[in-house]
Parts: sequence; structure tokens; C-alpha cells
Amino acid sequence: MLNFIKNKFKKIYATVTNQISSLFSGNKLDDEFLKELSAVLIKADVGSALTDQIIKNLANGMHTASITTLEQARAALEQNLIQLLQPTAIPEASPRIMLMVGINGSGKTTFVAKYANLMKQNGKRVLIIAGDTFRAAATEQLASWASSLDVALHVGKEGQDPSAVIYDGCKKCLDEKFDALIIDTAGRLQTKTNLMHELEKIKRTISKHFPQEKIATWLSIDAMLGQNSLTQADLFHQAIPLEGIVLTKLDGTGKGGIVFAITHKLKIPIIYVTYGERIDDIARFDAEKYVHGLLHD
Ligand SMILES: Nc1nc2c(ncn2[C@@H]2O[C@H](COP(=O)(O)OP(=O)(O)OP(=O)(O)O)[C@@H](O)[C@H]2O)c(=O)[nH]1
Ligand SMILES: [Mg+2]
Repeated sequence: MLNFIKNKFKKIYATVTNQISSLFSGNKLDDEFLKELSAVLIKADVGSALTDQIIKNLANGMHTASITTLEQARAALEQNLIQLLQPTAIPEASPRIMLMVGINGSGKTTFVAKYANLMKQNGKRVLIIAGDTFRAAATEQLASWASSLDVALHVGKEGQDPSAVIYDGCKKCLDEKFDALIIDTAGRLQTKTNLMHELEKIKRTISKHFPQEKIATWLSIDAMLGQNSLTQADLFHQAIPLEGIVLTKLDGTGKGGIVFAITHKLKIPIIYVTYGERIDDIARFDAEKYVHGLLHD
């Protein structure tokens, strides 16, 4: 993942990492340094409350003399950032049943294809359900991915109740004994109550078919949205408990700090990150490597 930071997250590397590197080289460890570091973290989208907390931890270390050099400050910052990304439970990165939810255009369908491809590479027979019956183009987009990946796809009729399509798709999964089931849904605004209720219904429909199995609900978040994505994710989490976050479009932002704000505020682990439109522009999120990449050039 270190190489990904350098090669794929070029914008993050060019902004955050460079700023941090120059801050840590040839500076004095004093209040001015903390002020400058705080500005870099805020600019990187870590968020003001969390930035204050990180800076306070460093200041405490400086005042109690456990941090006396810039290198010690960098190591303490690194530990603090990694700790912020540690999930309370180790997330399952290859669930058998995965339900993809998120706002419009956040990268759900592209991620569904990328995840289907990973599962297929793991030797699984994969079925995708096109749960976005809202737009005809949505099904076409998924059909094109499914055919290029040579993965099975269940589609309903345009405008059909998504739960009905998902009901039939789950039945197909059981009847034809697929190893993995991946369900795409239509984009929805977190403020539209009826659409959020629809997600509960979808989840109930899947549970009915797989009563003994865990259904991983993952939320896609567009990294470019920055702090706005926090409220969004919070409301999704209230409507339908989320097991994981998929952070998309990390190639399109120079702000790598949103990962800390997300895990700290929501306590939901980031499982995958994506950094492009191609099928293999996807990586497991690795906290230690990510933080190391941010702090060292
Ligand atoms: N640069 C970049 N583009 C991405 C990434 N993931 C998805 N996209 C693009 O973002 C746009 C939206 O992606 P979709 O996968 O269609 O998003 P969606 O959430 O399914 O959208 P709706 O179904 O309309 O809600 C497409 O043009 C994708 O190619 C990524 O990691 N990086
Ligand atoms: Mg879609």
C-alpha cells in the first residue's frame, strides 16, 4: 500500500506528505510548529475537533518532556494516527453476502464490479443483483461489467420494486448455489426518509433468504466530499447498520485526512479504498501503511 500512496494517491502525496515532510525538516519543536502542523491537518480534511485532539496529545508529550525531538514528535503523531484508524473489531474483507449502499454517484456500481472481480479471483462463483431499478442505464452499466468479468447477473424490470428484484435474485443464488452474492442498490440521499426505509426492507428481504448468515452492508463514500460525508454516513448508519466503508475516488483528492475523521467519528472501519475507474484500482485499506506513507516521503 505504500507504493499505492506514492503512485496512485499522487495528489495526497504531493500535498499532505510534502507539507508534513517540510514541516518536520528544519523546524523547531515549539508552539509555532504545532500551529503549522494543525493547519496542515485541517487542510488535509482531518476536521477541526480531531485535529485539536491530535495537537493536544503532541503538546502534552512536549510539556511532559516525553517528546523532545522532531523525530519523536513524528513517531508520536504516527502512533496517534494509526490508533485513530484501529477498528474496534477486525472487519471481514471478503463477506459472502455484501449489500452496497450510498448516495448518488459515490462509486457503488464500480465498486460492486471491482469486488465481484476480487471474489472471482478468489475462486468464488459470483452472482450480482442489479438492485438499482430506478434508471435503465444503471442496469446497462452493471450488465457491461458483468459480461466483461464473466460473472452472473440478476436483473429485474425497470421501475420494479428493488426488494422484489432482490427477492428473486436471492432465490436464484440459493437455487443455483452461488458462493458469493453482491447486491448493488440505487443511489439515495441520506435525507430522503422513504428511500432510507427502502434499505431496511431490502435488508429484511435478504435476511429472509439467508437467516443464518451475516449480511455485510457497506457504504461507499466519495473521498472528494470531505467532511460533508460524515453526516451522510451517520444517517445511513442510523437507517441500516453499516459494517464497513468503501472510500472511493482517493485519486481525485489531495486531502488524505478524511480517513481519520471517518473512522474516529463513525467507528466504522474503512475496508477498501479505490483510486480510479479501472477494475483493479482497488486496495484493502491498511492503516499502518497508509499513515506511514503520509508521514514519510
Ligand atoms: N477517479 C475515480 N472515479 C471513480 C472511482 N470509482 C468510481 N468512479 C467514477 O465515478 C462515477 C460514478 O460511479 P458509479 O460507480 O456509477 O457510482 P454509483 O454510486 O453507482 O452511482 P449511482 O448509481 O448513480 O448512484 C463513474 O464515472 C465512475 O467511473 C474511483 O475510485 N476513482
Ligand atoms: Mg450505480
